[in-house]
Amino acid sequence: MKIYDWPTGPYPARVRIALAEKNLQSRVQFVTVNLRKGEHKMADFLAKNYSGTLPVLELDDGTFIAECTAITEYLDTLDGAATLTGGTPRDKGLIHMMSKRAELELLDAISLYFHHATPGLGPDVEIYQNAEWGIRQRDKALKGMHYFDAVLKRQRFVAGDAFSMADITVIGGLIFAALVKLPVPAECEALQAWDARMQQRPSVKNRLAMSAPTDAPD
Ligand code: GTS
Repeated sequence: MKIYDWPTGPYPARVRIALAEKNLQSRVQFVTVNLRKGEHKMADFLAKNYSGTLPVLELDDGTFIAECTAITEYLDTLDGAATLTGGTPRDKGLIHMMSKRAELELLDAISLYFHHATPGLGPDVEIYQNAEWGIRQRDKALKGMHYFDAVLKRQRFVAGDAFSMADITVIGGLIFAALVKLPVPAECEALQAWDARMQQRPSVKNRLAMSAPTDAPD
């Protein structure tokens, strides 16, 4: 299998964490696609993923699977024993809902802030920016942090009592938040404590050690 990614990217981090959680690191080869050079918007990459985003998983038969959630579901069920995406209909539903919520209210909002209200990937890649929209997304993400803080006040993990894909999505959100210097508000103590715990998980801590980054994006 191949993973097209950008080693330090928050979305690629989600798949790297899932790979480590499933102990599948040795089965993949990483291919770096340079976001700052806009390689993800070029025709040969768009043929792999119409949306022009990373990461993308390429199976040995040439099938391409994009979207972190879809890739994680694929990896999680490869061995027939799902541990990240739920083993019962109830857990699957809750994990899917909370992961989607983490995208909508946190990670995607921070990404939109980055692309619209900061220099983002630079003028050659950011061909349309709307700073006001970007600032609204930043504020949405801050509200999202308060929401996840409230969730984590009542349970140990984002979707209940076990680590799951939903935690990975929030981790991706906080990785992006750190990159754009949007700290978790001091009053969000439960979210901060959960984040400190997550940073100690080997899959999170060692996510960059899976391949030598050929580039050093910030
Ligand atoms: N919904 C997609 C997913 O879940 O995979 C979003 C993927 C995404 O936005 N990836 C970022 C990207 O390709 C990678 S990174 O910002 O985390 O490094 N961004 C480039 C762009 O131009 O949007």
